[in-house]
Amino acid sequence: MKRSLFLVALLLILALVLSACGRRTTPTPPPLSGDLPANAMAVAQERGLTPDDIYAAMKTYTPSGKHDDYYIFASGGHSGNLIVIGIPSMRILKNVAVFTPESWQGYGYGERGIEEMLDAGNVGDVKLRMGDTHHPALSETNGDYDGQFVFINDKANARVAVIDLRDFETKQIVKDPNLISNHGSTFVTPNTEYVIQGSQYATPLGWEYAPISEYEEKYRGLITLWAFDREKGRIDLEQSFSIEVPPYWQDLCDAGKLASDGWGFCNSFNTEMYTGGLLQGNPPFEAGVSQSDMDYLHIFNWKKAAQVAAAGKVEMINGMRVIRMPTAVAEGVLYLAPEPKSPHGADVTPDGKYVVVAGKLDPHITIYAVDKIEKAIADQNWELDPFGVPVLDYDAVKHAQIELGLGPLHSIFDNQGFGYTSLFLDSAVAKWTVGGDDPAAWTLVEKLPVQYNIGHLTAAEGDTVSPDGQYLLVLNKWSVDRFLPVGPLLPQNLQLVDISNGNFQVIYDMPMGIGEPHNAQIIKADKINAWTAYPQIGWDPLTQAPSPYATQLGEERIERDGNKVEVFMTSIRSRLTPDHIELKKGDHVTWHITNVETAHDAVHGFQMGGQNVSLSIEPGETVSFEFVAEADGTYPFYCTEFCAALHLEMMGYTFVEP
Ligand code: CUK
Ligand code: CUA
Repeated sequence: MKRSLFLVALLLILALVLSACGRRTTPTPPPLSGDLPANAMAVAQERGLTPDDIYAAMKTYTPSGKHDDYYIFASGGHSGNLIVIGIPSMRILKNVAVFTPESWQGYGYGERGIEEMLDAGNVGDVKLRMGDTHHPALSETNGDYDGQFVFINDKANARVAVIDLRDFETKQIVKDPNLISNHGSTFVTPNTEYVIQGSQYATPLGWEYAPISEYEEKYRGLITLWAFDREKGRIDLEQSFSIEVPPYWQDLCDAGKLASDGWGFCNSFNTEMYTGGLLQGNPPFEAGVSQSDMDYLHIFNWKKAAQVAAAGKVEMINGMRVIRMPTAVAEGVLYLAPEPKSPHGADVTPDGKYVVVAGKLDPHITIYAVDKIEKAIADQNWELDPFGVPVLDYDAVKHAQIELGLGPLHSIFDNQGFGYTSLFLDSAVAKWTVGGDDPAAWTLVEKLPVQYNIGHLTAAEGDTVSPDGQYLLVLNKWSVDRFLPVGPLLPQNLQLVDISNGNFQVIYDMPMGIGEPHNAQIIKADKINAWTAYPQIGWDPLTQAPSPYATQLGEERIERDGNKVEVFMTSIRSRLTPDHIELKKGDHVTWHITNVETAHDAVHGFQMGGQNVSLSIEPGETVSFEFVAEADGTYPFYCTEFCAALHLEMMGYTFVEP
């Protein structure tokens, strides 16, 4: 008997070993050679595919179960969220809730902590529950993405959010107390010391009232440096500060790196300080802000600014340290340089030696050399603007110009020494050489038509010190006739471009029907180490620490103290314990739920009719919500994730006795 048991065990082990070996040694099919298989050829013919189409399909088709090589983090525009996509498949992986409530993730529907986080941006009594995300910025170490955090701005309300890439969830929202809109945000310094935020439409600081006639005197812009505490994973408000800048409508910013480490750059497009007034017979803003041939690139030294702020040479305005303009000038923190006509993007080359500025109304990009900027500063080769800020001599700092086409907006880089610039009016991407010291070596190589009206473009790690090349993503504003009609509101069209091995070809069209992505960043997938479950049962993702309300199996209970009721619940397939919650009308209820599972993907949700509550409770997570039982009645609650065969049974009742 013993012996036969032993034999069975031996056979089992043998079978396990064999099957494991089998998995490891599955023969890879021989590489395809010659023509396509007959059935594939038939499909290609039937669908009228060209060789380019077949190439594109082969580059992007991702077999079932196979992971992508890169993550895209794309802003969701005025959906207020952040969208995560895979490359090359272009499959949407997640829509991360940031400034806007999202009920699948249980974001902004009752969960304690999230409501307070969203409230952090409130303006007076107005609860902000929308946003306009523009520029995601991955955290960097030595100028390279490190895969730890991503930041994103809310243009509409001058807010910045921090998202932790261990769980892809928003952890913090900060509001600039002196601005009501931002735009040149977010851009990180090379070691994520600061998250740069530039303002856009000038207002008096703190958006106080001042008639437009007092524009030059009272309206201002700000460049805010949000200090990031990497250990805590939070922006440190105490260490953050702003630099006051003229009311020139600052636009896109970028941080210097390597050769330009310590510097930051922001465009502007209303140096005219035009103030509108259509009904008074004045020209429209679009004409008024485009009168001059030149606007100003703002050049600021954030390292110096941090010293100035640390030395206390600041004014506290609405609780924020602000370096006033005269101080910024006196301390060598702020300079300007002329830049051609209504610039939009300012992008630093991977070596940090050059800043590429694209003028919306100029067919050129203008390249500034950082060493020339530093020399002009040392030589005091400048004139002063009306606010006393030095304007560096244009010819002294301009390094090169390349004529690219109509409506240049943004630029990005590959690993082969090429830059790429979006041409909004041409609906094209221009590829050009990053020339180096010789200004004549900066030249246009070729243009690729895209559909249609491209805004930003981004490339794999293309704004770091070491771009990957391989893929370029173009974010087109209009899609017009490219997809099946869906009514008058159309999706944006993201197009993936193959730039590997000298290729320059669109290989995928991806309609994005959940927002208007402005910008995106692309990171190598293996740099991100996302958790599959929270580190221990009873985890609070908002503090990234164990929750004081963690409830283990067997500890479930309901505590009552007068009209205060506290529920400690667990969720596990396929049961919510306790399942009867007996309340009296008017009770104040605090309810904690711990998902006691550790299995990958064993998520439970929670909704209860009539209470506007929606929670997502991921493996190990503890969530809390509160409500006052205002309306008597009988309210079923249930798990919202189809988690098991008996998921429908994963429910309970709340009774509110009159
Ligand atoms: S902006 Cu949208 S296309 Cu906000 Cu960066 Cu240029
Ligand atoms: Cu848990 Cu369905």
